[in-house]
Amino acid sequence: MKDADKSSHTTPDARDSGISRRGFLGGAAVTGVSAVTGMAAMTGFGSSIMSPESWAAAAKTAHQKASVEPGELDEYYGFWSGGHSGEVRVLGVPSMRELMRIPVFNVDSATGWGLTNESKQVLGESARFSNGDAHHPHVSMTDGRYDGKYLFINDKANTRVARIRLDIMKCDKITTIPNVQAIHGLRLQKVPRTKYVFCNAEFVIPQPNDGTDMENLENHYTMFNAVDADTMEVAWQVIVDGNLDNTDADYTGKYVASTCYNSEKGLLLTDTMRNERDWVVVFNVPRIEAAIQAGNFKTIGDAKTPVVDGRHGSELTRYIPVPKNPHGLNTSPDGKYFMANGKLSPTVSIIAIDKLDDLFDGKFKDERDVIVGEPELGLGPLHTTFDGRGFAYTTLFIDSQVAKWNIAEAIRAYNGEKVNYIKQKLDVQYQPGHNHASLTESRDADGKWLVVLCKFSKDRFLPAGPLHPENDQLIDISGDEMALVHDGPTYAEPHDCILVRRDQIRPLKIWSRDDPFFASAVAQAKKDGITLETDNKVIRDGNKVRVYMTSVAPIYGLTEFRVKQGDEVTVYITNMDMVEDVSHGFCMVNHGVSMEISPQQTSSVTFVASEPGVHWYYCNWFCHALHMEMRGRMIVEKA
Ligand code: CUK
Ligand code: CUA
Ligand code: CA
Repeated sequence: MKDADKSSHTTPDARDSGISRRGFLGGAAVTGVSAVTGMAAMTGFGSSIMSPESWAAAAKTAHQKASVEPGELDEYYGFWSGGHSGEVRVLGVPSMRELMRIPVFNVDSATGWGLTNESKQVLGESARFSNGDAHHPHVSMTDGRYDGKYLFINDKANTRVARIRLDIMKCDKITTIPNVQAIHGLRLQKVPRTKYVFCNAEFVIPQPNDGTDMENLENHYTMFNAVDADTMEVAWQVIVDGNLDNTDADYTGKYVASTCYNSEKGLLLTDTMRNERDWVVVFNVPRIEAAIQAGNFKTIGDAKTPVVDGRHGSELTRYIPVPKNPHGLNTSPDGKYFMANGKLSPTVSIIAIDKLDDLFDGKFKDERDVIVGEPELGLGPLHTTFDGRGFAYTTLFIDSQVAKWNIAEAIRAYNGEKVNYIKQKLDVQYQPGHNHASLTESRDADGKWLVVLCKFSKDRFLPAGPLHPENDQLIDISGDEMALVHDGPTYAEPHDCILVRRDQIRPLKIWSRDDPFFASAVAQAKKDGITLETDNKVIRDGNKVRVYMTSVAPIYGLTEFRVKQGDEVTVYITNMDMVEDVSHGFCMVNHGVSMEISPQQTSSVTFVASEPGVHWYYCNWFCHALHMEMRGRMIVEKA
């Protein structure tokens, strides 16, 4: 990807000088990353239409707007996926300061996620995995507005969907989606509220996938999934033709659309580029619900999830042909359009949502009649975001740019009018995937900030070894022209982020003692006759030992407890500090045990006391001037 950044400067009319010359990327011309690199190298135009002077001036004022002085608070919460690190990160925007990390599909030594009983309970049977691949964080909505209750995120690596409670910023449910592989695209029902989490299983697999038939591709398919956001149970699955990539929902609650890059059901890269067109598949949610209500579904294997057939010919779906191998799918915040980003085509296909009723009722001869615009934007369009003022911002992966364009004008151009709908192209560093404007997935899109998540940082930061960070760039879009204000290195790999106004999130400062997050510990204590808030006691139950203690800075309620070699020990700690920010930790040396206990929280961890002798435990969250002295001893008697 060496030279992709060397795009030249201003062109007066990006459309004339650039796109038509290079046109459509034929399948044979683009095989794999090396060919894509080649395309990047030959990028001949680009950059901003602005003069360098006005760019510099805009950048300066934008910089001032983005500055958040020490002690000042940001205007937006940003939730970043942590990609194959498996976590979610919370950033303040526009400062781009990292506020918190929320472990989800990973193991986290600081909080004990994946180690504590509370987290293992959330992880369920998938606790055996310690890896994940998170791409798409989305905040729950009521009537098309963020309600700040939950954040949902996919795990492509182990086919899961997780829910994070935004009051405590902890994951409280994880669901493994049955019968499919690799959950990728994920979006939420926006209206009337987030009842469903919609998610795409990307890979086509044999059905059933039990080794009986692995050759006959006829029996291979994948499914679109709806998870009940309240219970986190899989509500239903829809069999589709081809595969599924990204998805988004509309503002009526009725339609969801997904891109498919592999209509060919190809197994090899070249196979996936055979067809000139793939498609967007549109799901009719009321019809799917009605089919299930009427009992027109099957189940697969042991899973109880109702499965309906949405392949070609079904009344539940429609397949809209779009140029080959599309990627991102974005709903405009005015609720009018689904936009499918071309990837191998320089275009974005604009689908009119108000034409979908007629499409489902068979009123069009050609499914493409619902496409009302297909602007040519540049090479490698991946994702589009919106400012709520009629403009769209599309990332151009190969061109290393963001194109700002006018939606209404692109539609007029499609109808034959001569109009230059591209307003500006801004170089980004480098190779952008997602971009995301503030509040863009809701009715409140406010067109202030744009985050562009660049896949390569190359020369932008001090080198830190062969593995480079990504580069998340902050761009001011409040004026007529985009202005880059900040580079932010990020670790593997935020595919996507979401920006939410700070008043839309209401985090707790200390735990509530009746929080369901540690209800199991409370229940166990009750059975053992323990009052968690006051008791410091060891309960023996066969070779299971339960150690209950409080913590108040800087001491544990028990500075010593005694067990026998081979005992299965569970330590329950209740942090009785009432002071905001006084979190304690518990680390049992040489036992792989470590956890967080924040104010008014109860945490528990289970391990085997396999080694006789004296074993120190200590507090590993700095809590007090005498934090180092906050420690105790586990005495393990020889068996
Ligand atoms: S995907 Cu990564 S750049 Cu997983 Cu939303 Cu497009
Ligand atoms: Cu308690 Cu450090
Ligand atoms: Ca294809």
